[in-house]
Amino acid sequence: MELCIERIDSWLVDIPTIRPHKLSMATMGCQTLTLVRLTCADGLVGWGEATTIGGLSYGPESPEGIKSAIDCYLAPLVATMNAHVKGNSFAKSALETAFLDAQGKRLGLPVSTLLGGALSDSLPVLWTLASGDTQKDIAEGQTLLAEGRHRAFKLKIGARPLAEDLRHTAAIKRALGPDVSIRVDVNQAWDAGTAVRGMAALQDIGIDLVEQPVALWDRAALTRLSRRFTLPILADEAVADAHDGYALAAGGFTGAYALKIAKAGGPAQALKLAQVAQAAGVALYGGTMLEGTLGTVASLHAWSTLKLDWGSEMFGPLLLKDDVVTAPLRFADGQVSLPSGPGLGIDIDEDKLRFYRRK
Ligand code: MUC
Ligand code: MG
Repeated sequence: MELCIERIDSWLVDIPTIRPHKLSMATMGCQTLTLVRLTCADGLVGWGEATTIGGLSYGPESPEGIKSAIDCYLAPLVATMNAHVKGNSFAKSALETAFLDAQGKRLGLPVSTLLGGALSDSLPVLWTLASGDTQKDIAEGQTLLAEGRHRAFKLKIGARPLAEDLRHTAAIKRALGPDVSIRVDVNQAWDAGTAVRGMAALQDIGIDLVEQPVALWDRAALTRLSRRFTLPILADEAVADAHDGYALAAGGFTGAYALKIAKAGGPAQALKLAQVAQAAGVALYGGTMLEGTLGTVASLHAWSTLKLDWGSEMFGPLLLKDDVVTAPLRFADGQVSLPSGPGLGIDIDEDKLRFYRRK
């Protein structure tokens, strides 16, 4: 069934975070979502979101650049954008999501069904401890464990000297106990030598997974590390789409890939990377760009069609003080529930969108 698209609108939406979120390259106090609404001739609408982290400090597209790419270049070409526009995977992801939402609503089917079919209606979800303070992170982790909201945690390291990061990581691992899975994300902060020392120490501390220890361009170092240590590596920034996944696996990388709809250019594109990983024997993880509910749900529909060896981190909405949807997602027992209903299965709160949109 064809969609007759009449117009595409986009907004920048600024929402404060519940606490500072410290990564190796930026500290977030606010998250900017780029939201897209695609309107069909008969009034049916589809929504999409593109979100990055820390302006231009995480990836090559800024929120303002994403909006401008959508308004000026992608909207007029939406049906053929992947053939006619280079790069701009974040902007493309918002449009692919809006297209899937509209098509699902038109057919009366959830996006997960359009993408192959959900294997389950909830997914494991960890939480990232990244206040920048060891004692605060321990208290936050203990509270979330006691509430049962999460059973696994990721720590953001790499901004401080290695010895300090190791003390921080060991203290949290000790305090939360041997049964709680702790992973770390270095966000490219180490050179190859630091990474060898860091991996050896993290292995001794009992960390389960090390994410993107070296620069995204250094595939050789990432591959060497993956073959040298039994502590597995999760490739994040180094693997955006199916082509990256193929090149990394063909070069001998072993470990796991963090799938993100924004890196790949949309939920369907991210699943192409998943297929390459499955063919190469690389494990899968459902990754986030710390999106709001819209982008998180779009990812959940895609991830629900997969067996995720390392679970997911689709907690973005919990980091935000508010959101622009009518009903929040349900997070409980270490899981997040996949909304049912046609399309993405969520509704936008127009009042909140008016309130939070950048004027
Ligand atoms: C990243 O690099 O993984 C995901 C979770 C989080 O806290 O930051 C993001 C980005
Ligand atoms: Mg990462």
